[in-house]
Amino acid sequence: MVDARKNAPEQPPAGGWGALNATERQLARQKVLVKGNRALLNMNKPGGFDCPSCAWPDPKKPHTAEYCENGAKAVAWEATAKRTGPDVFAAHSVTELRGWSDHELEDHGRLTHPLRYNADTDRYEAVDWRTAISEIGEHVRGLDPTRVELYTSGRTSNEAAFLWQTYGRLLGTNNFPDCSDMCHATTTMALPESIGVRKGTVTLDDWDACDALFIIGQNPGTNSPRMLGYLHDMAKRGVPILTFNPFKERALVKFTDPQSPVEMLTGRGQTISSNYFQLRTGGDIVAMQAIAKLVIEAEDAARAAGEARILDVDFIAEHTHGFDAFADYVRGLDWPTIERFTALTRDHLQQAADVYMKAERVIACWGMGITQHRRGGDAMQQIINLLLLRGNMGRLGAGACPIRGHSNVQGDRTVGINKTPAEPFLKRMDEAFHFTAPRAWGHDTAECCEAILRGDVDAFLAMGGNFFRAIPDTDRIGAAVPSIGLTVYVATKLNRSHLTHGRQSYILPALGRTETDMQAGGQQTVTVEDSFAMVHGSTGQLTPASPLCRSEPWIIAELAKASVAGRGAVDWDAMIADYGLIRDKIAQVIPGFEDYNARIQEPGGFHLPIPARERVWETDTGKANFLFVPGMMDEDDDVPEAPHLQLMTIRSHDQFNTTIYSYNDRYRGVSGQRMVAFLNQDDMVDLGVTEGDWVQFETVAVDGIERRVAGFKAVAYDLPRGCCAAYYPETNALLPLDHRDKRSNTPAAKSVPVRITRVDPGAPASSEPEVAEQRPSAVGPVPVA
Ligand SMILES: Nc1nc2c(c(=O)[nH]1)N[C@H]1C(S)=C(S)[C@@H](COP(=O)(O)OP(=O)(O)OC[C@H]3O[C@@H](n4cnc5c(=O)[nH]c(N)nc54)[C@H](O)[C@@H]3O)O[C@H]1N2
Ligand SMILES: Nc1nc2c(c(=O)[nH]1)N[C@H]1C(S)=C(S)[C@@H](COP(=O)(O)OP(=O)(O)OC[C@H]3O[C@@H](n4cnc5c(=O)[nH]c(N)nc54)[C@H](O)[C@@H]3O)O[C@H]1N2
Ligand SMILES: [Mo]
Repeated sequence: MVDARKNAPEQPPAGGWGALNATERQLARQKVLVKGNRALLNMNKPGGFDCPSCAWPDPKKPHTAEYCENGAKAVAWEATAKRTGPDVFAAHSVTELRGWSDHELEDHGRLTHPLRYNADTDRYEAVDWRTAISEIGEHVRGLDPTRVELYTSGRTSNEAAFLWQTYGRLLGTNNFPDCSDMCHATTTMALPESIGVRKGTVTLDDWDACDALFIIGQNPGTNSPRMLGYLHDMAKRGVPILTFNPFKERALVKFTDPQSPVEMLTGRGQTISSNYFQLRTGGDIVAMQAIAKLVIEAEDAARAAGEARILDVDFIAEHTHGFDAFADYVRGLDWPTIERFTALTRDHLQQAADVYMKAERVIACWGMGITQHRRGGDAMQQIINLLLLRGNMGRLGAGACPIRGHSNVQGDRTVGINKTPAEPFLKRMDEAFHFTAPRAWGHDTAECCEAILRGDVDAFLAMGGNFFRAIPDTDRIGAAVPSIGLTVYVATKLNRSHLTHGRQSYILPALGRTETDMQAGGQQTVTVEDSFAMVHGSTGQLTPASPLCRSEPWIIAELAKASVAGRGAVDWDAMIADYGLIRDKIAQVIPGFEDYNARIQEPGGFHLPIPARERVWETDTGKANFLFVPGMMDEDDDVPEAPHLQLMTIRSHDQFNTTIYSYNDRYRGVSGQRMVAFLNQDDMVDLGVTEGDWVQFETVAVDGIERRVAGFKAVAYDLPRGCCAAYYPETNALLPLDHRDKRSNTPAAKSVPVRITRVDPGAPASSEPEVAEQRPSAVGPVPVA
């Protein structure tokens, strides 16, 4: 059911009792109430484990309960008492399992045995580790390494990721498609052009000191809920919070802090966003430029009048390049065009500029609402331009703050998961392991998909994740997978990728981060890097789901021994007995990890060097660059009009990427279903669609390929005209593979041009369509907060 009134401003704040209830419910559903509660108390603490959910940093002095509702869900999901053993596969063929929903597949529980696909029976069957490893090793050994792909998902620890890239490079390939290629790769590629670093420049100390915050295209209430505690405190001390988002995300409107007894008792909550700008999808480039225009015009006026300067002219002169061209460009933008492309008024943008000009220390955060666009990198660079105008970079309380997704997605990149490795890194790899690493560039996620479509992939090995569900053009690419010779999936839970397999296929069960990892040298700790470049340890506490689960480093070492034995000088067994030796190698290869083993003992971990924090700019000009490309939105698209709309593919509150915890989206008033099309009321009128009608999406693409997904229930929602939304991954078949950010190949999942049509107008609105995802949740609805 969908209750669009849940989006109305008078609705109760996010967080509060609803969040606490949801936490306990998830623990109970997974039958892990006692174990789970104990695990939660150890989460994000020194000596405990890092939350397997998002990449928000841990404070130096954590609360007793340093976790959030969605972290608790992630732990319950991993610590579940449910199991998916060989009996499940004996009872169900792979073809049958494909009929299960994403929720049903994972909800069945943890994988317990190594499994091998048997084409004769169309079943995965248990196989012992030794056989699985030696068969995979032998298969891979015989292949052209440039036709092997090694995928990484961002839950992988630094230790596992470093071994994974060592293994790949010993094989002879730089093919490292990564989940971040669908996520913040836009930032990783565009930020260095502007300020010479691939990561954000701020730490929690800056958060404490900042006096205005921009939140652009990011939904912390669902995706990094621990950030909300900070927002709550900032709002309380009067720091203006400016949100740019087509959706009125409830937790960005009002939030009740579960740690505050008064708010919990009164249920009143704290207003979070001082200004909420519901701009049009993809309108961020123009919105940021329009604010910059107002700031620069105010500066022009102040200078003419001999008044105090508004820009940080010394900073601009000493530290930046390209200001004059940028200033001329934005001065020339006209208001009718700005308003048309942003769906914001001049008055709105003036409010934002006024806050910006008054503030001394500004932080700007961004997420997928910026990165997942054709011109995502351009949009990100406009955020940086705005910060540079008043020197909001490289000083306390100010800076750039991309909020990463997966808990170690940033660390995986740092330790070498990179298709275009730099020569100094490769040289140090050569020296550390006595071999010659391949120099030819490899594939990212999009290029891996293209190689699969061309028939140029012989083996696809995945360290976690759900690749064939998370990528764009899922149907088209999925159809090409059966021709791959070998697929290997290292995983904790069964998912749709495992059912999208090559001629030979294996599923290898991994330990989760919450679980104890015992090796010959005793219990092991791994490390992760958060969004603020802090590296810290994570030590699992729970009994492993099955005695046959193995750690990711162990699995990689065994695969390597079976397929690249004798190449280089690598003591795999010693490194597995003591992960400290892996960290020693990381310290030898990657700058910033000196004394790695000692420094992870510090509470909160240690910070990796970010030159831009010190106003050292490792760019082509040696300065921070004002960058812009003339033009308004994606490929200068005109503003969309019905029936052609821009589709944002979004996350519900009860999912973690392709992991669907339940069919509810509490903050958006959705329960018991995910096949929902969120539409603007006036667009609905133009489309001839009324609330509750069944609609289908069809991609407007020039490549002649038909992409269509049906079975969505239309819901009128508070969105700007021309914008619509539906959940990921149910909509991924609509995303054309080449519809992506031009620097990084990140799929433009927040602006898919679609045509919407009503399907079977005669059908009663209450009937449920015949699609797997639509089956109601086995666990029942969660009450709205
Ligand atoms: N519970 C939970 N936590 C998660 C995840 C999860 O799925 N569930 N995923 C993890 C991962 S891998 C990631 S990358 C992060 C993702 O976290 P976010 O970056 O928050 O990602 P999304 O929710 O996809 O989109 C963010 C917001 O962008 C808005 N948006 C869409 N288009 C535009 C636009 O054109 N402009 C602007 N300004 N806004 C726009 C959407 O309305 C949405 O509120 O979260 C991580 N944490
Ligand atoms: N349309 C659309 N597509 C998107 C996005 C979008 O917003 N819209 N977002 C994109 C983004 S930001 C991302 S990051 C990607 C995510 O893409 P992925 O990272 O590939 O996907 P996940 O859903 O996070 O992977 C879930 C699976 O990971 C496995 N797993 C969980 N924990 C562990 C572990 O500890 N070890 C191992 N080995 N396996 C584990 C489980 O088997 C689980 O089924 O999707 C992208 N795709
Ligand atoms: Mo992500």
